[in-house]
Amino acid sequence: MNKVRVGVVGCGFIGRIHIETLRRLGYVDVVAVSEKDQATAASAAEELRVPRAYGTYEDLLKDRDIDAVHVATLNNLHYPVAKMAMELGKHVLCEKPLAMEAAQARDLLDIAARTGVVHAICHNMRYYPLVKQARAMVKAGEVGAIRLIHGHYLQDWLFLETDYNWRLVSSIGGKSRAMADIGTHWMDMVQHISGQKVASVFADLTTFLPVRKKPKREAATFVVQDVKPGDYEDVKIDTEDHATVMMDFNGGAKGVLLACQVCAGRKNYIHFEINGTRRSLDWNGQEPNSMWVGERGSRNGEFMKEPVLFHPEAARYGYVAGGLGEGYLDTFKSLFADFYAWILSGRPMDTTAANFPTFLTGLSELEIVDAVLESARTGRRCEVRYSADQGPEYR
Ligand code: SOE
Repeated sequence: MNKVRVGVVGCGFIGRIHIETLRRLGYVDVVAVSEKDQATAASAAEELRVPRAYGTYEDLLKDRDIDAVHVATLNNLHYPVAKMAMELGKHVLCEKPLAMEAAQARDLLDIAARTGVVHAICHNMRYYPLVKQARAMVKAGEVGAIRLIHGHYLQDWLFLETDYNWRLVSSIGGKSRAMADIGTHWMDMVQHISGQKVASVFADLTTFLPVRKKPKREAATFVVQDVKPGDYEDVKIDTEDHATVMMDFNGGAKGVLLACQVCAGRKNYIHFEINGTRRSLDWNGQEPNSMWVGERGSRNGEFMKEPVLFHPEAARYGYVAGGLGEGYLDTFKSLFADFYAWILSGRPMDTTAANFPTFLTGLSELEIVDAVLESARTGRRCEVRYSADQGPEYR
């Protein structure tokens, strides 16, 4: 197989990013899309120049020409789509969170093991070149033993009471929102950098807007609607806008995350600072091509995204020279490239060796979310109960 034929289920905000990114690879053909009905699928296929359009995901999955499937649907469809795709022998790259709850994710991991398909979860934030360099610096001992890992993922697209989206509804998006939707990105990224796993959490969650104004016409992600009185109804919100999570890591580091979707002016502000026994690193996704390096015995420095100065294992994730910016969309290309390289290699799937986030990563993230929800509910610190052994180092 020298070209992989792919079907994309869901053509909303993120589905379109997947399609555009897949086309940058050159060895993948996007041959089909599916949407909630035939008309929506047909108009997306026409607009995106995709040969085949299906009005149900089941019909797309039955298409024998398709080798791999991208699940870019609402969260409550991740499990049924991924399950059916794997049972039909198709490789799966699923958007995060992997499922609505850990039990579903565990089931998907079991099916993946049984069917032998290649599987991945779309935690793209770990693929920023400087994030890969930070990981390589930690591995090389340049940061020393890690004492603190702290940071944020802040947004404002749900700031107003008239801002509405399917993620607000627990029956569609899952029991957790701020933590599951954006907190898991941060958790995956810092565990990937440090190699350490979150061992226990102490969490506080808040719903700052317990009632929102749901517009009669659903808005796409990040789309602001001009809502007039009468165009909406008041609905109770059962998911959190904010999460503060203190955590202990299995390698001895201490950490704290602030995730919030109602912070005016913060668009997609993902940020970490790591303080080690030798130096500190500080980076954020809104200025992704620069990283601050904190020194005690000398002047602090700025590490620009310059692949020729990177550790070899990080350099391959920088496509262009320093000063030429790389961003959010490029992170998808790097993740997809690792996923399809594995598929094209013909190697049997191995979650302990894969150089991309797999369903095992997705399961672990949901188990952290479960511990966060339990801690917030009980007011106590909670151990994360990992059900699948991924070894001491985070995968
Ligand atoms: C909305 O919060 C969202 O689209 C997340 O679901 C994505 O994972 C993140 O990359 C951007 O924001």
